[in-house]
Amino acid sequence: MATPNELLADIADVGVVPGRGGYHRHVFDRAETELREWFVGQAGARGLDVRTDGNGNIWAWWPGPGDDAVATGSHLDSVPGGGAYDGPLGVASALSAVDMLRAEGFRPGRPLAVVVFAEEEGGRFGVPCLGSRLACGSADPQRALGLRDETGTTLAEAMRAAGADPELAGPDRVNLPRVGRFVELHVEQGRGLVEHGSAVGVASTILGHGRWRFGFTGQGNHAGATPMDDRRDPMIPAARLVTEARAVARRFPDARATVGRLRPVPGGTNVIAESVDVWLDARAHEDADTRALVEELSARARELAAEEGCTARVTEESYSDTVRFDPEVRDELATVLDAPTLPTGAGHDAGTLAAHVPTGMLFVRNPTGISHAPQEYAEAADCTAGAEALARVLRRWSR
Ligand code: HGY
Ligand code: MN
Ligand code: MN
Ligand code: MN
Repeated sequence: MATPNELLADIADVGVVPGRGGYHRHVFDRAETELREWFVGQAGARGLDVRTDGNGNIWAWWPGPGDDAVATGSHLDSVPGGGAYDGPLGVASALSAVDMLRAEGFRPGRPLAVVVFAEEEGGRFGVPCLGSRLACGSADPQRALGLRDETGTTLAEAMRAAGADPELAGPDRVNLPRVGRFVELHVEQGRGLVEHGSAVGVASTILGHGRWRFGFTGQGNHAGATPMDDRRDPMIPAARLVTEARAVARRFPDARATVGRLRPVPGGTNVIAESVDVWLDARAHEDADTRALVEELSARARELAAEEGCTARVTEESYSDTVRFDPEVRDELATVLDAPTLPTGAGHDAGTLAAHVPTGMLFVRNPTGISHAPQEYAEAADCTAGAEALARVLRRWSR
């Protein structure tokens, strides 16, 4: 029997960012591959039948009759410098829940799977929830194979290098028993449960969210030899877009617009950039608001570029619709667990699955409310409460 925290302690030093803390675990890089190997070992030690699905996801099966399976799981990849719980807590809690069920002699009445999804953060190949989208047939395998990371490595090359099967399984080749229900446990990314005074909560909605790339192009030149009035510097519209994003977001109810990544080319201190890419992460409770926000910012980007004799190109890189979890499942979990329901601004694999099968999501209290940063935290007792809640759901659904 292992608690989630004991399991997380096994991997606490994998992929730590030196001198800053937090984790850098991009899909199929050395750290995340080490976590995959850890998971396969843990699942095997519990007698689970481990299989990959050709989409980079790992499925650990507790066999049961029929094919209307129950699945639970999350992800092991992180954002650059992410916290210890975002993803791994859901995987560790699933393993801990299996321990509890096995200890009481539980026998599943249907196949039960613990799953690790690939590229949930989209941190390496730019498309969040890539693994769960491929498994559900809501991402095109050919497009996915061609996705490249910052070094130009394709997804297929990265999978091969990590010993994973790059034969992506589109909707016509999902080599899995049919998953009939899915539940994900995740550390809360916010302070909702702190305000509720509850260790565990149930997700009601996920804000719609997407990623857009704003590419500004001007004229590269010498920083010292080029008079200020003789420039077409793309860094100027790029910088102005960043501040305008905040102003535009404030005009939509509880919308969020973030620029966390910006890439000047060539990126020399004494060089006027030739181009600057700015990635926008925009989210809102209503998809129409997110779309309108980005529309407004795109028009503004073209104006700002023109003022500097530059051009602007806007490309949508990914979009996930607002998720409203199945009210029957949401209310069942809230009642069974006597837990509050709450929305989240963070995307999850459960959001992908929810479009295909009855899906629920559990949150574990995060006293700092911070996530995607080293200060992300959950108390050991709350993590154990989360695993116990997950075991209760799995027992109920797998009878
Ligand atoms: O970006 C998100 O909301 C999630 O952490 N992938
Ligand atoms: Mn995350
Ligand atoms: Mn996550
Ligand atoms: Mn998730």
